[in-house]
Amino acid sequence: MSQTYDEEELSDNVSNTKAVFSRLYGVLKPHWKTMLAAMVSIALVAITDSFYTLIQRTIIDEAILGNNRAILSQMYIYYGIIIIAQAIFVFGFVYLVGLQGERIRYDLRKMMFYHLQKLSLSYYSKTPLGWIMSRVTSDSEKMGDLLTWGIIDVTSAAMNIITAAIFMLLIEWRLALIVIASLPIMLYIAIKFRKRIYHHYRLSRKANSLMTANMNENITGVRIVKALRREEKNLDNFKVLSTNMFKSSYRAAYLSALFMPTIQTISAFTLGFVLWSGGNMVNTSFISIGSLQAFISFIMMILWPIQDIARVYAEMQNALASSERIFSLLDTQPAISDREATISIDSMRGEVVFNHVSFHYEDDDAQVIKDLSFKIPQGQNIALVGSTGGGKTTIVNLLCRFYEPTSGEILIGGINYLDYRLEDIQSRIGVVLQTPHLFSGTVMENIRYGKLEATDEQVQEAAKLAGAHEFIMSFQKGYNQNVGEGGNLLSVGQKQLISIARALLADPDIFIMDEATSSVDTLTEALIQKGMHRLMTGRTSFIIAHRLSTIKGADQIFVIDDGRITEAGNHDALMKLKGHYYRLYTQQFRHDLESEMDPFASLELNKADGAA
Ligand code: DUT
Ligand code: MG
Repeated sequence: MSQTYDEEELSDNVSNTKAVFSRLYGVLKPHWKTMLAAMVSIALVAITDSFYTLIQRTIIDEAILGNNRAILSQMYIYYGIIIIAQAIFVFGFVYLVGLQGERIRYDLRKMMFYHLQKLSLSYYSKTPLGWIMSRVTSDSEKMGDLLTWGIIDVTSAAMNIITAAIFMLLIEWRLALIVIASLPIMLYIAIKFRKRIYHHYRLSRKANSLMTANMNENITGVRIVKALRREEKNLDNFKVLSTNMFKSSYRAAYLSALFMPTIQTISAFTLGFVLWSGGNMVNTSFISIGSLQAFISFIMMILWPIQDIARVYAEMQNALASSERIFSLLDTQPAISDREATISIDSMRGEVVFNHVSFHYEDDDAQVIKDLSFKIPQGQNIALVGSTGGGKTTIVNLLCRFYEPTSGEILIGGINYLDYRLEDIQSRIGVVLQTPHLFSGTVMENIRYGKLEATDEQVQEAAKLAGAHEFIMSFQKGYNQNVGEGGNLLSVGQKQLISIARALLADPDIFIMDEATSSVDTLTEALIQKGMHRLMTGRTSFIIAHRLSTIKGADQIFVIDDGRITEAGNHDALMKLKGHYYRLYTQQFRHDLESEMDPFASLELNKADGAA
C-alpha cells in the first residue's frame, strides 16, 4: 500500500518551539522591509475602519439629530476620501503579503533543493521519496502561510481590537471597560473551540486519505479480490475506515455549528449590557445616540478579529511542526563531503589502486566488500563479472565516491582519493548506468548535459562517435525531438546510445558502465558495442559486463563473489584455470557467443519449433 504521508502531520510535538521560532525569524529577516510595509498597511486599514464608525456618529448626532445639512456634505467628502485611502491600503497589504509569501516559499524550495543535491546517495536509499516531496511541497506551503498570512492575520486582528478599544475608551470609558473585560473570556472560548474543531478536521482528513488508499488498492486489485473471494473482508475494513471518517467529520461539523452561537451569545450579553447601561446614559444625556451607535459598531468590529486569532493559534502548532521538519531536512549533513584540505587537480589519470578496501552499508553491519586489493595501470579496461549480489555495483559506487570505504583506501594517481575534491572526482568519472536516465527535454539538451558549454556541432560530433546520429536524424524533429519524462518516448537501446554520447561529450578520464542485460536488437547491440569501445580506448574503464565481446576484449577480468575477487586475469588465462569463470562462460556466455556468430540461429530454431 502506498504510504500515507499526512499521517505524520498529526504528530504536532514540536520538540523545541523556541529554537524553531528563532530559525523562522532567520527565514523572515531578509524580507523584513516588505513585511513591515504590509503590517503598516494593515494597521492603516484597521484605523480607517474606525473612522467610518466615527463619521456615522457625527452624521447621526449632528446632521440628523442636530439638523445640520452643511456637516452632512462635509462628511460625504470624508467618507469618499476614506474609501479611496482604504482601497489603496487593502491593495497594498494583499499585494505585499502575496509577494512576501511567494518569496519565502521560493527561498525555502531553493534552499531545500540545493541541499538535497548535496546529500549523498545513502540519504536517498534510506529516505522515502514521498517524505522528501511532502517537505518540499506541503510543508513549505504551510510554513510560508504561517510566516505571511499567519503574522498578518494576527497583526490585523490585534490592530482592530486595539483601535476599537482606544476609540471606545475615548467615547465612554466605563462602557469600554465592560467590553474590554469580556474580551479575554471570548478569546479563551474561541481558542478552545478552534483547537477542537481543527483536531477533528485533521482526523477526518487522515481517515479520508486512508480510505482513499484502501479503495484505490481494492479497485486496482479487483481481479485478485474476486479471485480470492475477499469481498466480505474488504467490506468490513472499509466500514471501519468509513465510520472513523464519519465520526470525526461529524464532530467537526457539530463543534463548528456550536461555535458561532456561543460567541454570539456572549457578545449579545455584552451588547445587551452596553445597550442597557448606555441607554440609561443617553436618557440622562451622559452620552449621545450617535456615540452609543458607534460603540455597538466597535463591538461588532472586535468579534471577527477574535476568531482570526483563535484560528491562527489553532493552526500554528501544525505549521511549526512543518517548519521543524523542513529545518531537520536542511540540517542533515551529507554523509560524504570534502575534507578540510583538498588537492585541486584537473585530471584523474593514473593508476587506480584499491588497498585493503572493506565496506558495509550503514544500515547493515554485514561487510559487502571484504579486504579488496587490486592495482590498475592507467588506460586498462577491466570487466567485472560474477554472481548477483556479489558487490560489483558497490565497487564502482566506491570508486565514484558515492560511498567511501569503511576501512582501507582508494588511490587515484598515487593519492588517496579522499584528498581530492568530490566535485573533481565525480566530474572526471563518466558513468553510464544499466537503465540510463534521461531528463525531459530534447535529445540535444540531454547529450549536452555531459558538458554544458558544448556547441551544437560538438554535441553532434559526440552523437556520431557514439553511433547515435543516424537514429536521431530519423526523428521528425531530429536533435530537437522531445524524449519525454525520464526519456520514456525512446527505446532502451536509444537511451543507452544517447547516454554514451553524453559520456563521450564529457570526455571523462575514467569510464564506468553497468552494462544492460536487457536485450536490444542486434543492430543496436553492435552500435552500443562500438560506442562503448570508443569510450574505453585510452581510458581506464570498469565495465560490469554481461556482453561476451566486452568481457573477451578486457585487459583484465575480475570475478567478484561475496565481496572478494575470486579470480583475475584475461579471458584465456581464466579459461585455462577452469574455475568459476570457466563455468560462467560455458553455461551463460556460450549461448551469447553462438547467437553472436549467427544472429539467425535462434530464428531458425523458432521456425523449427513452429514446424514441429
Ligand atoms: N546492498 C545494501 N545496500 C545498498 C545496496 C546494496 O545493503 O544500498 C547490499 C545488497 C547486496 C550487496 O550489498 O547483498 C552487494 O550489492 P551490489 O549491488 O553491489 O551487487 P551486484 O554485484 O552489483 O549485484 P547485481 O549483479 O545483481 O547487480
Ligand atoms: Mg549491480
